[in-house]
Order: sequence, then structure tokens, then C-alpha cells
Amino acid sequence: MVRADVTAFVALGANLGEAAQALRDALVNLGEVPGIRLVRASSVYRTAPVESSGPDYLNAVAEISTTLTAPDLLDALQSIEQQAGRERPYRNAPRTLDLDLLLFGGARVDSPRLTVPHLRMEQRAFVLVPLAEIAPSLVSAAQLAAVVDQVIEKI
Ligand code: A4P
Ligand code: MG
Repeated sequence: MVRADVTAFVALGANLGEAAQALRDALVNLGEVPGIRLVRASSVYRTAPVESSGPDYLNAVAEISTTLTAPDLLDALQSIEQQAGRERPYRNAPRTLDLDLLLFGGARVDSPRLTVPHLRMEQRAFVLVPLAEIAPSLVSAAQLAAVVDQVIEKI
């Protein structure tokens, strides 16, 4: 049976090494995974670390169309992070590349290794602002107003 395409949104973040290049490479790598088509990507934003340390982050959000299941998509995201040299010394540590699954169609997932919609996306300008750029109907003015104090700049 052929699986139907699902529209999903992926958050990209990096604040170590060549962060801009890491985001560009990640978009290319995403589009090359069998079963994933890159539909569009937001601008890149420079953002102050939220509950994290180190240099400013670069963040973006990508819309993909995929025939993968949500767990298989998470595997693909984690393998792209590994290729980018991701290390995990501690939670919220600075990172060469972080790929988080924000939304997977209208699905709700609550398993030990995957929660969708992403639990913290509503608290974060670095997710909401790029998501609103490419999918304005998914983000409300009230959600954006709630994160207006967070420093974020389109580059
Ligand atoms: N996991 C569960 N649900 C998901 C999901 N929807 N997408 C699990 C991706 N992973 C999900 O993630 C830890 C575990 O979460 C994974 O093993 C997966 O099974 P991780 O990437 O290893 O660790 P992390 O990134 O430190 O944790 P997480 O939860 O991604 O952190 P956050 O809350 O996303 O915060 N400030 C700025 N300005 N920009 C940033 O990009 N990022 C963070 C990370 C903090 N501050 C930031 C930024
Ligand atoms: Mg992550």
C-alpha cells in the first residue's frame, strides 16, 4: 500500500561551528532522504539562546511532505544531526545542529522518544516566527505576542 503524504514542519537550530552552513546542508540532506520532499524553508533568523548558553543561534523552519511515519522521520532527523557532528554532553547544550519535529499533519504523538506537537514550540519565538513566515495560518497573533520579548532578527 502506498502511504499518503503528510505535511510536517521541522525546526532547525545551530549555535556552534559554521551554523549557517550547517542549516543549508541540513535542508539539502532533508530533501535527499527517500520519502521526504522539501516544500519550503523560512528565512534564517539570529536568535538569543533560550534556556541555553553559548553564542547566538541561527534558527529556521522547514515544511516537508513525507511518506515516512513520525518515528521514522525522527530517525532521519537524528541521523542528519549525527552527520553534522552533533554531540549531547547535557540537555540544551550548544549544538552544531538540532532538528526538532514540530508538527506531523494533525497527529498527536506521545511516546517516550517523541512528542508531537513539540512540547515547547509555543513558548519560543525562534520556532513561532519562522513558522509564521512559511505557514501563517498555523500561528496566531496571540501566540506571537506572547514571545515578543525574545530577541530574534531575520538575517
Ligand atoms: N524528542 C521528543 N519529541 C521530539 C520532537 N518532537 N522532535 C526527544 C525531536 N526530538 C524529540 O532531544 C532530546 C530528545 O527529545 C530526543 O532524543 C528525542 O527522542 P535532543 O535534540 O537530543 O536534545 P535537546 O535539543 O537538548 O532537547 P530538545 O528537547 O530538542 O531541546 P529544546 O527544548 O528544543 O531546546 N535557543 C535558541 N535561541 N535557539 C534554539 O534552537 N534550542 C534549544 C533546545 C534551547 N534554546 C535554544 C534553542
Ligand atoms: Mg532537539
